[in-house]
Amino acid sequence: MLQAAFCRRGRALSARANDSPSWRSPYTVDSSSVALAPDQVSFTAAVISSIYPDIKFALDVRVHEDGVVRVRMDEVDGIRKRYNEAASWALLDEPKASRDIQWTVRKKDLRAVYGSMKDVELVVSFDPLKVTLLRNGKEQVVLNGRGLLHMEHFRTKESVAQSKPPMDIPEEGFDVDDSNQVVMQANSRTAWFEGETEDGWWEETFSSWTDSKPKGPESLSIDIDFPNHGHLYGIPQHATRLDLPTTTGENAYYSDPYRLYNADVFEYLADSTMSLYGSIPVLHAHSADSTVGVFDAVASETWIDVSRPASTSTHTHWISESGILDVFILPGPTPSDVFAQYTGLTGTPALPAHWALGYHQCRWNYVSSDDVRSVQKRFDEEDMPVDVFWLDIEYAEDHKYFVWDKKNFPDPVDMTHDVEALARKMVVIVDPHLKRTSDYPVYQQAMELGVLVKQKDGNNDYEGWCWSGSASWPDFFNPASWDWWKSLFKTEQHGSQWSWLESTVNTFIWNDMNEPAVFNGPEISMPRDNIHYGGWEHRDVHNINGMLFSNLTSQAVIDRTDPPRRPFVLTRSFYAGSQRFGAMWTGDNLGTWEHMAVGVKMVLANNIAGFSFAGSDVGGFFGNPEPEMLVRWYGVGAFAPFFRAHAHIDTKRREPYLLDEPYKSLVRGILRLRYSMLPIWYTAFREASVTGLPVLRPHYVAFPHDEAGFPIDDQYFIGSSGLLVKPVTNKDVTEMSVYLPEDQVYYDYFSEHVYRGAPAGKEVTVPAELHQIPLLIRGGSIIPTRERPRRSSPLMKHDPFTLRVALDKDGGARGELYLDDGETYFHREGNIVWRELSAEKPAKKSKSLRISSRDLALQKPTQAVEGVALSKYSGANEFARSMEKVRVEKIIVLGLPAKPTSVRVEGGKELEWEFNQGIASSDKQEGTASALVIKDPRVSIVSDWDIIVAA
Ligand code: NBV
Repeated sequence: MLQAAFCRRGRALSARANDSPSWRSPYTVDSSSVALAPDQVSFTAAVISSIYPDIKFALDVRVHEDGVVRVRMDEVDGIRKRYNEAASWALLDEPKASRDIQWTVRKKDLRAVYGSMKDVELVVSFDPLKVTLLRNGKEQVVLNGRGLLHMEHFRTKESVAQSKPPMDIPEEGFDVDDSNQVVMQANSRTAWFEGETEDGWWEETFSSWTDSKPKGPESLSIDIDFPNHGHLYGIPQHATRLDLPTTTGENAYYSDPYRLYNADVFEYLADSTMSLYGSIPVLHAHSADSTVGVFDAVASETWIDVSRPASTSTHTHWISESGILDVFILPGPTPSDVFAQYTGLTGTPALPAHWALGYHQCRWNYVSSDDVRSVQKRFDEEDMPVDVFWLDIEYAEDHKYFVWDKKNFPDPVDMTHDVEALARKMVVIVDPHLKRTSDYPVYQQAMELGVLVKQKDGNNDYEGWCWSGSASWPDFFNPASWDWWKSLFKTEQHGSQWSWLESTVNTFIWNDMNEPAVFNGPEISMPRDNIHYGGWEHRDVHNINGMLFSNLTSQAVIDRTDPPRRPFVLTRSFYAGSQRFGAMWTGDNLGTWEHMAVGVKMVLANNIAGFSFAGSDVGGFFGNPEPEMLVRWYGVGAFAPFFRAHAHIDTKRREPYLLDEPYKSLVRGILRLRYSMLPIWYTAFREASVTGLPVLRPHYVAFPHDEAGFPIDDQYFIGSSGLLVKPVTNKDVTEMSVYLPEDQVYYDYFSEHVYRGAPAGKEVTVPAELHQIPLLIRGGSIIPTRERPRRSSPLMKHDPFTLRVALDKDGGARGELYLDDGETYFHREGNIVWRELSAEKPAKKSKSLRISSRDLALQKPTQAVEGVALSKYSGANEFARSMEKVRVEKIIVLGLPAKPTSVRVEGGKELEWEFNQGIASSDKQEGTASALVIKDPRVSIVSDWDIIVAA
């Protein structure tokens, strides 16, 4: 991989540090300057570098109310200003710093002790500057412990030339005298630290492109180490394992650092550190004892080296092209704490519209309105559920987004109404490149408003090449663009503004190419010296650009109706915080088994980086997958939060109804399985939207103390449901081995076979023929499903529920169900149903069971829905009343020890039931579980009830 010059400089600095036994960070805190800031909560201090003693830096350290530490450093009174706004786009709000911290300033350091047990300690050492977070005296996170911090200060070419005396570098590096002072001439010290060459300081060439770099060198390097943590996860997006392999040190797995520079990469590799479409600079470090994290709020290109000096410790080195140092240390100590801390900063994933969790059918392109109608008809003829039909760029005349190509789409609103007639939706693509032509009102308005990205001169609109030919790009960093963009999405005329009258409130949006992709730009993107609002160069803001586009689009979609409805916006490019605005997908994958497999890991990585609503193109974007591969790909997609099939324009049509038997029926079965599980997905999204816990949970998240699970990234749990899935991503598979992390029973979802994880940490073999998906229910779970096939998810609204009660080895189980209207924000006013389902033995040795439903929102009104406390919640809210007649139609109890003598709703008559003798959850054997099937107990899904299974 071609490394940028600033990356080479950062890596060379690290190599010099490694080679020099006397290496020591030149950055020190002036102890006399350490002071409580006027805000009374943060500490500020002056920092100097002995390499450039005339340059001033300011440090700001604070601890937030939730224990997160924020460390900022910027150059003071430099000849320019470093970009310092990345966090303002990523963060939800300005976090509150804590007033309850015991700070002590000493001669050599500044310390803060906090935490409910006063077990967390933050130490800012002065000479050299180093920041250490400890828990119970054990180091968790260390910044600049290896002395790789370097903020290249602003300089001019002229001043550098003048200040350059002849070099005289001692062969041995440099000496330290008795007082530990560096003994070296200033110029040789500089060379020792910064290197001898000015590698790419003033200009850089990338193929035929020259980056003018008017600001000169301004990169930022820092080492962030995690002593006592042997595993790292995060920093999506890379096609790699979840448990990040090393990039430096002995036996490094990759030779290039992980790169974060949002890019439209053609046919990306399935195992690589290369950058892809999005960047989330958040990392988890994990051990059996604790989980900690860091979020580095930087928006410029960033490279991250990972090494593992010992199996129990990891080192990272972050090198960014520009920006201030703005690092958030997430103290953990559990994965759940880290999720809460990170989403406390950048926001939890928005609760999607319920229909958005259904199946999405996309292709580049459905070529006409009649094509859309006939695709819909074929789905219905084949009884395949689908919620959304998508239109790619060919709907737009000359790729002028919003403007229909009337030759092929003469009746876009009628077409949408035909889709809406079956309670379905449309998603239509809107890319950010605006065709530069006077007959395109969207471009004309943007130009007149002056809200387009500028060339490096800062005055003229930048012009590049994309689908539409010559194009310009809106600059969403410019607040003047915001109202204009929102007005475009109105479906009714508002004033003289151009609005999309040929769309309906059921037209939702796909934002593609927002890295941004520019066909004739460097690395298929924008020149880095382009100018955005505020005079910032594109290089400063690049990784945030795509997020602003989906942010504004999602606001536009919310705003177009009154009362507002939940938006759906799919984005290809993303950053920390993008989870607040919609869904993402992993871009242009290949129709290969490798891409199918790595897609699962990438979606997991996004989940743990706060962005749960993620998926990959089912079928693979490029290529023509054979039927077996397509069936497996549907199995992968049905267990991803975002489930969409998509294909390149040159591929053969591959809508699932086109498959021959038995494949067609297999895919129909998978689609129906997904729809039956929508209650589980929606309930998991509620939890994610409130707590930040991801919808997909890899093993280290679900079982943080189980070391054997730390590298596992091909099986995962869905929310807190207790479902454990291992999608098949290989050809000719007939069985799979599934890892069980604990001494517990697990039931095959389909065959009800009982597996035992005893002794804890056992591999079991699960059947995985083409018609099978390894899907287990963890003993102790209650799984609510809806099993009546429908054409689309809104048509299931009043369908009855089935409950699978999977007893744990002690004979109990618990589950949750969350429902609301699925498309408005009335849930925030308490219009919800949130139930706790439980199964308990009345006494320890009893063979009887009480299965109950209780109102969980009454018990936890502050935790029911995202962002608000339901102080006025009532179980008889309007939504709940509309669901009163929705009943439980079947309960299956797995693992009962003996045939019951009676089954009845408490106080009621005997119910109809059947019992198949099998293995009890408390037995030690494996085999088919005992199953009690209670038929139509006629209990409502919204009321409290108890069913007594007496033995
Ligand atoms: O809009 C066309 C495609 C789209 O189908 C795909 O999903 C995007 O990732 N788009 C990229 C542009 C060109 C791809 C070669």
